[in-house]
Amino acid sequence: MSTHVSEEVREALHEGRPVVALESTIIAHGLPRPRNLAVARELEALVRDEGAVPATVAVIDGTAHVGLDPARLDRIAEDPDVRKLGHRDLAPALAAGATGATTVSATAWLADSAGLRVFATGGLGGVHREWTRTQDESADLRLLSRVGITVVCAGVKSILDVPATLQRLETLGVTVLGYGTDMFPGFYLASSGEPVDWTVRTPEEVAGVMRARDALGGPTAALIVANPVAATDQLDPALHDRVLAQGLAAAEEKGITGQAVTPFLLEYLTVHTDGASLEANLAAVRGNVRLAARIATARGDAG
Ligand code: PSU
Ligand code: MN
Repeated sequence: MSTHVSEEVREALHEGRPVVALESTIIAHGLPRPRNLAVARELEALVRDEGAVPATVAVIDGTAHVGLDPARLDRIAEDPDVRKLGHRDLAPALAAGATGATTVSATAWLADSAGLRVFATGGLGGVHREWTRTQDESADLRLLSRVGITVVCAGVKSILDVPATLQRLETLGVTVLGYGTDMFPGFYLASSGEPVDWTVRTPEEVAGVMRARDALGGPTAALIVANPVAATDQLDPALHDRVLAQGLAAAEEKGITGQAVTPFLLEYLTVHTDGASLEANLAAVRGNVRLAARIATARGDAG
């Protein structure tokens, strides 16, 4: 296929060593500059500290990359013209020679196609509040019903309609495991207030679920490992609820729609919580990346 898999990632896959896919939209569109570049590097270092190989995914000048060299990672973080690419945007981006960061949907697709099994992000996209009017549901959900990758996340972004998103995941046949919790995490918050049906407590248990799924065969769908931010790192829930309500009203008033909604709300929260939401977001992402590396390691060379 036309995807460029970096030599380091290719060798690791060939030798059965653990590899973790990382998405790039969080870097290009989810975090403020210049902190985003430091975070991109830090996340890769976290994966290495756990003995696994990081594979950040992005499209650069019309080529899809799984595993970025330092210059390409810099470009994704620093170039203001980097687009946001969902799965459906990949073909036109490749054909046009465009450069773009990949969302969960595009990253999961490219990583799965390259043979990676574990992927870490912050919070998944999902069903937006006001869905009955706007029909805004992230393409992340449908795509995750079609690839067998394991995604470690802090639930779905709390800007969304969380109960509706959980219902969609059930309809789509996407398995959800709470990691060390029987509640679905709330992205900036340790709990969304919604329960999960299954709880696991160790990377080995997650690897066991992955093996059982492989043995079962049947329709392919993602496995979501929902890993809450530590209670000590979460955003103050009262502040969260207040600023989020203001942000949703501001998005409505400004007529923000489509791909711009999620970055707008993330930035609104960062600004209006004096950076506290950003710290909670980063704490969640770091925890997810570390756990993803441990899961990839616990799988051994299961292939
Ligand atoms: N997690 C974060 N920050 C982000 C995202 C995830 O902590 O910015 C990105 C992911 O790339 C996800 C996207 O796929 O937000 C969802 O965007 P949308 O709602 O437009 O589908
Ligand atoms: Mn959307």
